[in-house]
Amino acid sequence: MAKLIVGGLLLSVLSGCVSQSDMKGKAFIFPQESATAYVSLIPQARKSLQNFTLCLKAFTDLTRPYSLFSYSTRTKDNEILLFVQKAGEYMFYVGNSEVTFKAPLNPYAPTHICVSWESASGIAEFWLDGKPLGRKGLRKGYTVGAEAKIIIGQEQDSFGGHFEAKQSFVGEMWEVSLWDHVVPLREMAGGCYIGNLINWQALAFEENGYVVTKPKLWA
Ligand SMILES: *[C@@H]1O[C@H](CO)[C@@H](O)[C@H](O)[C@H]1NC(C)=O
Ligand SMILES: [Ca+2]
Repeated sequence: MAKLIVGGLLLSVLSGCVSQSDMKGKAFIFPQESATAYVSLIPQARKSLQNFTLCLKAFTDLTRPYSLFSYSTRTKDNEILLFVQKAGEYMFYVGNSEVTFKAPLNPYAPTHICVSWESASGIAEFWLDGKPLGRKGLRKGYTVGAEAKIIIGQEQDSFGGHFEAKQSFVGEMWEVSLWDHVVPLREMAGGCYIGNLINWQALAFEENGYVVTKPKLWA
């Protein structure tokens, strides 16, 4: 059993090689379509969530559907899921329910996505490239489960698995961050990525398959 210190917390890791690093200025590249390449992100604390904020930046030239962020629990594969159905159509899931946010098409440009969700109202607020795409409601009163597999690069249809190459992410992703509360998204437009659950500058993760880390190409 390996143990490592992450942000002052002691994590016990049963198997695999978990890295922890300051990813500032770096991006994960998913260079090829596959059902095997992904990065597991290990949160700094495991807790159920009544509120959260997720931000990430990504570049891809995919035109088919793909997953950006997949947080699954043993009972709900789409506990939190950010999924692109087609260019400009973002599906956001909480507890297996979903809402869609539509954006003007801006192909072949990197995107900066931030989305927050608040259980008390069920309101999900979605921002793209520093501009709001509006608010919709889902899963009012729900609590997101704590024991999760958090994966970028693939979409989970079971706890930590059941990937489909045709939903995989091919491209680059960077500055992925997750908070256990609602952060005012207007303030995130500048690109803050020091989440208290997933912190890009102290990222605990495990790479699987063909994933490459390189300096990021875009801001
Ligand atoms: C979630 O946010 C609401 C405000 O919308 C707050 O009252 C509540 O305490 C928060 N829950 C947690 C667990 O932080
Ligand atoms: Ca799924």
